[in-house]
Amino acid sequence: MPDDRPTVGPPYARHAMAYVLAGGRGSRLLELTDRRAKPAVYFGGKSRIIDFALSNALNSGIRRIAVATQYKAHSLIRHLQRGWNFLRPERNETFDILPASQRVDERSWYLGTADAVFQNLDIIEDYAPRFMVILAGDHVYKMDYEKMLAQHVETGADVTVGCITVPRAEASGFGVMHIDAADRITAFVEKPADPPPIPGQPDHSLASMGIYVFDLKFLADQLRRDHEDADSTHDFGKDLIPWIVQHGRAFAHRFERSCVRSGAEAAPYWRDVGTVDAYWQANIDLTEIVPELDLYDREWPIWTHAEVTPPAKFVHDEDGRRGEAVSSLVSGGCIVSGARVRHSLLSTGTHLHSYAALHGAVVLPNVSVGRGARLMNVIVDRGVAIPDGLVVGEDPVDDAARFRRTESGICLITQAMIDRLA
Ligand code: ADQ
Ligand code: ADP
Repeated sequence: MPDDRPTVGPPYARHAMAYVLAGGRGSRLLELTDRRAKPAVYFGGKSRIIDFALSNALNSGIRRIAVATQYKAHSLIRHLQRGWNFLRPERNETFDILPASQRVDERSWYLGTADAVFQNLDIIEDYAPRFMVILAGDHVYKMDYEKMLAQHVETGADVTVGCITVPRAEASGFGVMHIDAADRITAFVEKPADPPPIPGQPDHSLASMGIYVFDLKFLADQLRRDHEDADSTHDFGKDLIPWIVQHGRAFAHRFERSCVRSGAEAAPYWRDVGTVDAYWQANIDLTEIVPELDLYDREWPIWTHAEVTPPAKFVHDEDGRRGEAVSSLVSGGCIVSGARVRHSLLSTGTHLHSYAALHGAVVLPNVSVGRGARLMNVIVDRGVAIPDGLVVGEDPVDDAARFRRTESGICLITQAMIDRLA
């Protein structure tokens, strides 16, 4: 059916709705996602992973935002309610949390990512945005979606897929595509066992970032078609995108064109912090002198719900031993008392006691570290009480028996693991 509405001009973000898919578990984060969805996992000391996609939407000028939740959504919903409730309906701004609520068919949760949009089509069509920006809630990056929207309008695409070059060895976890000279997608295969390389670059593949721009009208037609298709798994990467590549006009938008960099030299930064190792590394990278991800860029702030806390405090203990942190990020409400912190990230409300030593530690909120504990290359889950004298990171066999230790030697520590030590 032809769309007879008047054409719209830039900024296109004004006519767009961001729809964030935040229902997945992210099971490779192991115990970190036992009780919370991956988008709700803490990142960078003060934020959660989903804050990046939401901040990108807001900073791009989008004022209608919806988040589809499913797996273990309580922590995520609580965060969204506390931190993201400032958009105002009276200014045509909306923020909707859309839990899988069996609205279409009383038997089903969201079956796949496309179904997570289909089930809320009535709500979306009521707002009548011209464009839909479909986002994943589980990636860390800074991107101006206005540029992607502009390309979408220029090319007259049915769908525009965000893409990034990745090493071919890692590409089997992604949707992989071929494009022509005009960036039109000529082939798309979801998570191929043997990913096709970029022509002329045998070691690299062009991967989908799992973010898509559609005209709402086209998307709605596709979702209704897909819903009727008994063979479909109702997933963007597996079903809709390959179908559109074959039957319509799908274009690739290169992340390099719209990523937000604060220094001229900074390389495009996009991370799927999907494994314990990648999560640890991305957090520890922030302790570098000039990290690749600039969280201090006031032009592109990462918004979040920030707990009101007193300032971080560093004190001598009773023996006169200095509490100090070097090459580290220390959030509000932390107290470093007679302890040494190197190359570590302390989230809100960490308390370190005398003679504790941290090196390469990613510490989530409200952790206490007892006297004399030594932690190296660890992730400590929220609220853990590390007992006095605990040593982690010096004996691989012992570490693996007590904690979740990855092959590269990172230990994930939860309270349940500590309780089992007693
Ligand atoms: P994956 O990341 O494997 O691949 P998926 O697990 O479907 O895709 O997750 C995509 C997003 O949707 C995540 O943010 C997840 O939290 C969310 N999600 C998953 N199931 C959901 C559900 N039932 N309801 C609501 N939200 C849900 C995708 C694409 C690939 C692309 C990669 C890039 O399919 O083509 O390369 O993303 O990471
Ligand atoms: P956050 O992700 O905000 O740090 P928590 O770790 O406190 O949240 O909790 C995540 C989810 O797990 C919440 O839904 C919470 O109600 C639930 N939860 C917290 N502690 C427990 C527990 N001991 N057993 C089962 N569920 C819990």
